[in-house]
Amino acid sequence: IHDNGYVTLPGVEFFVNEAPKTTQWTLQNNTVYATTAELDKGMPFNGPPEVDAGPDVRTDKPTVCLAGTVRDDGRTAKPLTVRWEVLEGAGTVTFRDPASPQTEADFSPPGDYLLRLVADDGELWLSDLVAVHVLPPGVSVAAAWEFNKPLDKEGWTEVNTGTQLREWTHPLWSAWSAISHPVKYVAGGYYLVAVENSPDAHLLSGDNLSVDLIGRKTIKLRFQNHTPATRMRFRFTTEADPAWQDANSKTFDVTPNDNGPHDYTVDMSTVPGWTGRLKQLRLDLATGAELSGTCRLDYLWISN
Ligand SMILES: [Ca+2]
Ligand SMILES: [Ca+2]
Repeated sequence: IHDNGYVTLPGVEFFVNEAPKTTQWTLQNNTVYATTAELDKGMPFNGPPEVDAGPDVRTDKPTVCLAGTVRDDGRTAKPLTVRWEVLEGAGTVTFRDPASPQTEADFSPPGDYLLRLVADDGELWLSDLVAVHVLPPGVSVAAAWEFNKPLDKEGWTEVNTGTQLREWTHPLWSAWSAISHPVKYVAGGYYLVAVENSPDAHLLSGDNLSVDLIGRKTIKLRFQNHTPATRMRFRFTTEADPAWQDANSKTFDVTPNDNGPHDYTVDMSTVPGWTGRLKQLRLDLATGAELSGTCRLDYLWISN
């Protein structure tokens, strides 16, 4: 690597040798920059546009104001171009101005839509996703968890999943040994959890949610159940009734070994304790029998 001729990809600031036994290199005649700001001044490379597609939208109106933002360093001769794309959707999306990060768009029919905002400076492009949920008229959401930011569990945790860290030791080459970590993270718009031989695997929300349950009788969730379970269960505590009790629960049917996500609407109005202010919510993936498999939770919300 000489004359600073090696350029890392945008966003990658360090170059690490992950294979020291099989790779080596030398450094010659490179200028050392103490900070990334000095490097940027000394070697002004074009950076990709910064794109933010705006917060996720839940509304019962068919017309939505999309609030994206785009910025670029302007280091290419070509103009910055912006476009909206529909990745998934229940129907048609009509953008008033598909080349503007801030625009109104019409969604028909109601349902879940996943949009992508792309910004391209002529050399590099980046994109960001936004979920738009157009609800039936009159439906409003009191609390929602979308799991659309990578690694952000939005206060939820997985409990008693039964999974373990596994290590494979190569008999000759220690560098070829591997460690397998249990799956329990948010990526690609989903909260993914692996379960292994656990009778009590569950997802637990943050505590002290303080969600007003008056008139909010529905839990809606969209997820893929890739386990043999045919039933799952919500349990909850409220501010008036903060201890976990069997009565404060609702079991619902799920599709076992599902190859894709399904929508579930759970009617909580049949549970007398579902009133006042919600303190904590848990989703029992396993309900007493040992369970193995994976679950991919797309979103979960509480509505009227
Ligand atoms: Ca640029
Ligand atoms: Ca999601």
